[in-house]
Amino acid sequence: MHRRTFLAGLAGLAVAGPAAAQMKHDMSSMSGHGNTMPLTGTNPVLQEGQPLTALPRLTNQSAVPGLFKAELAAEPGFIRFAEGLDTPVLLYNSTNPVIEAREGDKVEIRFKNGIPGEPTTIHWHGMPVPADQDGNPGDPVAPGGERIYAFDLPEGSAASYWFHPHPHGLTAEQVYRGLAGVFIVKPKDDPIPPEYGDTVLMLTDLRIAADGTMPESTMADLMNGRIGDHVLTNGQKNPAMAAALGEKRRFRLYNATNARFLRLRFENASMTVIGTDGGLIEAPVAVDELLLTPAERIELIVSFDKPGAAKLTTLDYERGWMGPGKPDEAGMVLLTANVSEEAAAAMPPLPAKLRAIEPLGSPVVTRRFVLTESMGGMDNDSTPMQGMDHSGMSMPSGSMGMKFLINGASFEMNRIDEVSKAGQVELWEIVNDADMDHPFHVHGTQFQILEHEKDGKVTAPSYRAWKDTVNIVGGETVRILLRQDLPGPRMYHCHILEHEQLGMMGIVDVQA
Ligand SMILES: [Cu+2]
Repeated sequence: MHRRTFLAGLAGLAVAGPAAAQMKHDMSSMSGHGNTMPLTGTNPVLQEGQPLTALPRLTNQSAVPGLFKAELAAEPGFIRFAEGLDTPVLLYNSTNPVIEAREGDKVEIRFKNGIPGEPTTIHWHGMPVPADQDGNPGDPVAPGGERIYAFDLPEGSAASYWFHPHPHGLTAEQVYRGLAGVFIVKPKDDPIPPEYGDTVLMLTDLRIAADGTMPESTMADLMNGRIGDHVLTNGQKNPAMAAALGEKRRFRLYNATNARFLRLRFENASMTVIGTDGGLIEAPVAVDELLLTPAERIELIVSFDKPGAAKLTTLDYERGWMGPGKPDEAGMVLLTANVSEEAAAAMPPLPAKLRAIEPLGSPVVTRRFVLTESMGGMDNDSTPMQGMDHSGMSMPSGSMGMKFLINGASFEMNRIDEVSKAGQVELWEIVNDADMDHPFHVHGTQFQILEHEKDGKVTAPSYRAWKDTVNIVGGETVRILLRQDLPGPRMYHCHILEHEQLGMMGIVDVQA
């Protein structure tokens, strides 16, 4: 079933920038597939400055207190990003609704896979759900098939989670084609003043061709992860919002892109971090900028203390780009707040203490994960075209020998890489022995970062936080403490989805 979703006035400036144009040119010649990539100037124009849209909410069909019950279907559809062009996409319930539930709730989602010819799953990213409910690649829902995902949201689990597909070999494509949604678990008692609101900013990355379609991935995409032409906020390019002078607003930022490293600052406004992947931190931390790597989330209080335009803007970031065509990362505006001259009504202050996070304690096991890249050769006998097309994405043979490895091994569905024990605190040492940054994600739990080590210099994080994804800079070692409370097989992987697909993933079997 094809449904149409017209997001009002989604358009923007066509310019992908000289670097992006160069990338397309280079990649076209590299791939030998020269004519399908649009040239700058023919790219669709996305309109900027439309009012920021709030993402729709998934309706709870249950009248029983403490039960969140709903249906989700993954289906093809269309979005009108640019005037006159309908882009074929994949969506949950036509709109990718936000799921909002509460600590203590039971959740029951009946899921239908309406994607023709492709298996899929729903992975509940960051959430403490049982392994057999977590949409592992080993538990696909066949095309046309259905299943129920059921889990409980324990006390203390309030956080900004999300959900996305995780089928073997198809995750990267299903996500860039549109499948991703926000899952907010609200606490019983929220220390953040309700006057600040609660605004989701879901950041995605769109590559759109002159005819409105999403071009297939190139060699550069497989190497570096797929970068789009437009970073969108709630599906809009640089949307606008109004704010009163002195107003404080709560934002939840989601990096739901396949591979964008978003180093962000808020020009003309001040940012205070109040939460990370796994919920609130202990006390607010003022920051000038922040790095949000693929799959990470951050909760912020933004104070609009100057009149005029306050802009959420990207800064340059060196994440270790391979090959030609490094995209221009700096200067993208993701949101513009128009701050009035008139002062806002007085707002309650942000509490100095948000909650307590107990340290995880001493580890009883240490594991080491070494991330490496093997680029193979561009001149081997794989068929280059295979790497470009959709079926080729799932097969290492179609990626011209490029592999992304953990401890020298490429992911295998039927191989258990580590055996662990539920309830046991472990130290994971993740060593990035590669040139690129790799955001490392562990399913089923939240961890605490102990320290970063690079060039012999060890630094501890300045505040304790719950995380499910941590960026490992090229050449860096990051040590984390984690405990899995629920038994079953869990994935750990790079969240540049193309890297996950090309092997940078493993399975830890957590035993009861
Ligand atoms: Cu990676």
